[in-house]
Amino acid sequence: MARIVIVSNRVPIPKARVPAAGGLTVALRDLLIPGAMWFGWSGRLSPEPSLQPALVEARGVTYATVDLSAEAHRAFYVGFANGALWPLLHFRLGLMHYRREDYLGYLGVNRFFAESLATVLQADDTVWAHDYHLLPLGRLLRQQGFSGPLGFFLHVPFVPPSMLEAMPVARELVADLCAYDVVGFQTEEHARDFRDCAQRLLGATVDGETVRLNGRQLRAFADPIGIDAEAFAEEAARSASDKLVHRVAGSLSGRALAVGVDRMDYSKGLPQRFEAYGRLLERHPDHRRHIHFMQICPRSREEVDEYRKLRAELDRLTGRINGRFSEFDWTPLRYSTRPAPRATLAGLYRIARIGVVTPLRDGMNLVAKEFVAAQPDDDPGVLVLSRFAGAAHELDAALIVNPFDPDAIADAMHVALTMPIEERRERQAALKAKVLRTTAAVYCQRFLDALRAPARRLQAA
Ligand code: ADQ
Repeated sequence: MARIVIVSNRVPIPKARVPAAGGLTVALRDLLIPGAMWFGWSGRLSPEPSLQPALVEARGVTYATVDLSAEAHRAFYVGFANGALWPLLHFRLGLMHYRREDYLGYLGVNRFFAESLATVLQADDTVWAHDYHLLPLGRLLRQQGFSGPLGFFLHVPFVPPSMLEAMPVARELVADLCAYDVVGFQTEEHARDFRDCAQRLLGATVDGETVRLNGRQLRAFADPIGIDAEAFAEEAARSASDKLVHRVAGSLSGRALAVGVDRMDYSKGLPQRFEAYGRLLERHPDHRRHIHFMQICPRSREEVDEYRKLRAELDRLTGRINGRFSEFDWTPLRYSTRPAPRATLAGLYRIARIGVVTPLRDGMNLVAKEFVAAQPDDDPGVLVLSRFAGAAHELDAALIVNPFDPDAIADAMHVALTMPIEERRERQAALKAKVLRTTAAVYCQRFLDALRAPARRLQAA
């Protein structure tokens, strides 16, 4: 069978000691099969990066990485990918900072990736590129003469035409996506928005999931990402013996634990969530002293101004809530910015009474699925989930909330804290069935099947 070459911005260095916090890294770990190659940035900056990737073999997988110059990385990653594309694709036009030189830097790094990848590609490889950092990679790889199957998966949301048009290079970006054979999205809503953009901005013809443009066609479809739910459930059950989980459980003194786990990102709705918790304590004083909220949010992208501002705001809100409600023997909100080992996270989810997942907009949100997988069937916790997370399309047996409404989140937390056990079990059974069905393996297979379907490849329309 043809070799699979995965391409993503970051490549996890095998055996790295620090646990990976990014959803993409965590999800792709399940997708690697022996014989595969994973290509991307090494995470290192060097003044004159070599076009020839460094190759490392681990468990049958070849990791091929290139360095980037500091200037290229700034324009590509800090400037365009995270300063313009990320806010745009998360419906935050007010935070989108477009600068033409950043876009040119973004194109430059994609071209460098394509040229470098071309030096190690074989003619019958299947290439699967991931996420918003690499929208133009497919087109640029074709320019390098690669003619094998080319797929792309967008881990973050896509936006409707009226919003995408605010991006000065919207047409170029949609045309770039149209150069792939298969483009996958987390939900049907995002896939439809993309097809609408291709139609409205480029005049493409859309027929179901097929987009026809300039004599070729591609498939744009929904392929929701998942986790290895069984393995995660086992890990959660085992982790009762994890020292930290044990210590946390002991420190609760019988109080309910509400848990939030997110990269520190403005798309995750953290200030609104903190605000909601404050309202819960204010409006339902009977919950005071009977609940602990633990928010774990490792810092990310601190090179970008908005992320530094968010951190300061969360520090302030934590101080306000704890200052207002703390008692000598009770601190209502615990807040940590450290990454945690997966086993610890699994164990914390398992002992939690409520999982609070309230992003303002999220492609999928794997924490929601992990929380469900980790729950004990006999005495499960309750998931409070934003309607704007892709996961809400599947996990509709959760308590679905509007994340912009702190009172609604507070109400849902109150419902969760007082929910009878029969209802908790019923909801959990429905949720667990879903996460066991849409796993990482299913996601991967669906995408590869689409990519390898001969009828999809470079046909004349
Ligand atoms: P992210 O925005 O990073 O991913 P998410 O899907 O929630 O968001 O994934 C986060 C992952 O990191 C989870 O597996 C979680 O367990 C882990 N994690 C979070 N905090 C951690 C901590 N403190 N320590 C260790 N691990 C931690 C992007 C998109 C999402 C999409 C994923 C996958 O934004 O919408 O679901 O890609 O496609």
